Amino acid sequence: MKIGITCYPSMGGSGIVATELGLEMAKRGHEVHFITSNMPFRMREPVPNVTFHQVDVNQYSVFQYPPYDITLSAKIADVINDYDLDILHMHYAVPHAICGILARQISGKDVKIMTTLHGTDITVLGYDTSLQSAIRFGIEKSDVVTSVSDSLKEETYEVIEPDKDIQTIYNFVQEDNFPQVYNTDLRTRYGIEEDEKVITFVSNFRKVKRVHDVVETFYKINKNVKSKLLLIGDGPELQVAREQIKHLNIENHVLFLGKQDEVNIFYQMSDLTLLLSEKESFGLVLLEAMLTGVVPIGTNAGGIKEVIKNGETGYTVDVGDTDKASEYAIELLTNESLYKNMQSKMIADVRKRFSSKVIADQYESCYNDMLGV
Ligand code: GMT
Repeated sequence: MKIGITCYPSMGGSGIVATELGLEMAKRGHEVHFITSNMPFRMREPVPNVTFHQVDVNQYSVFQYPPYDITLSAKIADVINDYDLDILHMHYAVPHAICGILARQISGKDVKIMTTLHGTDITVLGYDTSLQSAIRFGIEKSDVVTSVSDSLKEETYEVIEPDKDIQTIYNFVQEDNFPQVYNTDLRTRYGIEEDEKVITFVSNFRKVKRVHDVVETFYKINKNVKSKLLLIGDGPELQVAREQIKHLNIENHVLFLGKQDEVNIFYQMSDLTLLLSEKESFGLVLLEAMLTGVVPIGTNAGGIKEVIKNGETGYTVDVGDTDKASEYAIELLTNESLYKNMQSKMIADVRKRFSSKVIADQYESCYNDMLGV
């Protein structure tokens, strides 16, 4: 098969999943074309069967906004024609699914379109009434639509009401990139003492991530358990967190690590990971941490409760319940047998349910169905 993929290539779960899936398809012998504004960041080296087509969006002084969507559609149409693509896999209903549909029309070819919903297109943009009809159009005109969790699928039906079958295909990452390792040398290099526990928060620090709840939860943990908080990533709420941390006088217990390409090494230093978002269609950072052996505490929001089996493979709490989150955390960090027990169940569970092979098989069989193979 010849597959064109469009995603947001910068940091973020959707770009990671799109890239890993493309690489997996290339490994299986399919011809893969990434059509994106930048090289997807997890594409570390040249890979056979993979071509990258860069979309260059020019700014023209006469237009108020650069024409990203149109430029992308025209580029996709060129790639469809130049390489005779069979399938477009578009990540996000807006704008990418719509760009795919437009590209198909521009190219005049009967390329099949799969759209994967990742979250923000539905859980944030979906509530913007000025975009709802466009999102519905993107979904209904795609040949196959997938969602990264049941929760996102249900919300899509509620908010967008598309006349379309949506199939859940969970996210995955390449397991080999997240080996189960506890790296004591690295902990020492980062100034972490032997008897200190490490709590990690990896995020793009948007409002939906409720960073203040993460800091508050850590503050409550830190009063009871000697610990450090690693903040990885950057975004609008980071400065707010900085001020809160200063106000709580816990600056000496927090490491601000900024954007990092290799998050896996920070999980290897960690004992616990927090994801206390108010909206989260899946929470790919949870999966990455869990594969490494780090037990998570998340909220009951969106797909988090599909990733964490509450009480079995981590804990989930109601959004904003930092008391409960810190109680669970303290229990886990002070009860080794509880931790180990949960950790082994967790690793077995995520390796099975989110196995790269199983998930890539599901996508490949959808591709085959679309082509009638
Ligand atoms: O979490 C973000 O803000 C980034 C966004 C993205 O584009 O990667 O993440 C969304 O897609 C990921 C991959 O499917 C999911 O794991 C995240 O849960 C989802 N984010 C939200 O729903 C807020």
